[in-house]
Amino acid sequence: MIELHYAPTPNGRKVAILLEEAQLPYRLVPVDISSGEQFKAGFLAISPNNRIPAMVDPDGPGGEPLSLFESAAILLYLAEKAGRFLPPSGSAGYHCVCQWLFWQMANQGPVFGHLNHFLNYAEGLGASATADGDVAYARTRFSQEADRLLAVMDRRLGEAEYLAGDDYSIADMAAFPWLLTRRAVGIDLAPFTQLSRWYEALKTRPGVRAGIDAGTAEFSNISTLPGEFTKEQKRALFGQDSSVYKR
Ligand SMILES: N[C@@H](CCC(=O)N[C@@H](CS)C(=O)NCC(=O)O)C(=O)O
Repeated sequence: MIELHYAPTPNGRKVAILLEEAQLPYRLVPVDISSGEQFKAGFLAISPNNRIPAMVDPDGPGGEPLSLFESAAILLYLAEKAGRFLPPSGSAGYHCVCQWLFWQMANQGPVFGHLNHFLNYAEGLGASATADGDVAYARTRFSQEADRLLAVMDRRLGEAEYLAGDDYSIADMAAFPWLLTRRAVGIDLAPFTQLSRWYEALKTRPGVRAGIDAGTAEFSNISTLPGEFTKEQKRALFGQDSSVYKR
């Protein structure tokens, strides 16, 4: 059975949503990134960038086990395996899905992640919103960029039902979970009418719901609320440099 090394974050949820939508049997392997489990040798062996999600398919290409890290690589692999949510390799539709998937990976994900960091975590880590202006500038920079990216999605969804065209695809599954964080980053979807339409349609899909709920029991005792992080949790998640691999 496919193993999903997972925490209930936007990047983790993308893959859980696809596994649920495609009804591929899988087993969750919880990784508590707030206690440093992402630095354990066993995890680094399959995810050398110490980030979730990672995946192990015991029945990979040629019947050999395959492990993958990076959510888009995992989504592409699993969609191809399931034969769903991705047009045939080499078709124009395939490249269109890749284009929106890579847009999400290079733009929407990192920008929303940094916005959340500077709005909700940076001050608790000792940075000041006022003393040197660093946090204030970072907040402005990433909230403007997030707003622009929402408009990119809204314009695209004004010309097509889904990000990559007429069909729901892994590009939609990649972009959706980041919008679940919208309240934490002060985003109101209402002015983006086409994006709101798309968001509401995806939210009610049973596979999306099941993917969002994945790991709820396993993570019920692990808090990731900014104000509740202990010193050890902050050390695991923030201020990472090359020394993390020597710990
Ligand atoms: N580009 C990566 C990003 C993965 C990522 O940033 N994962 C976060 C959770 S959403 C993580 O594992 N953080 C652990 C850490 O920062 O040590 C992907 O899409 O898979």
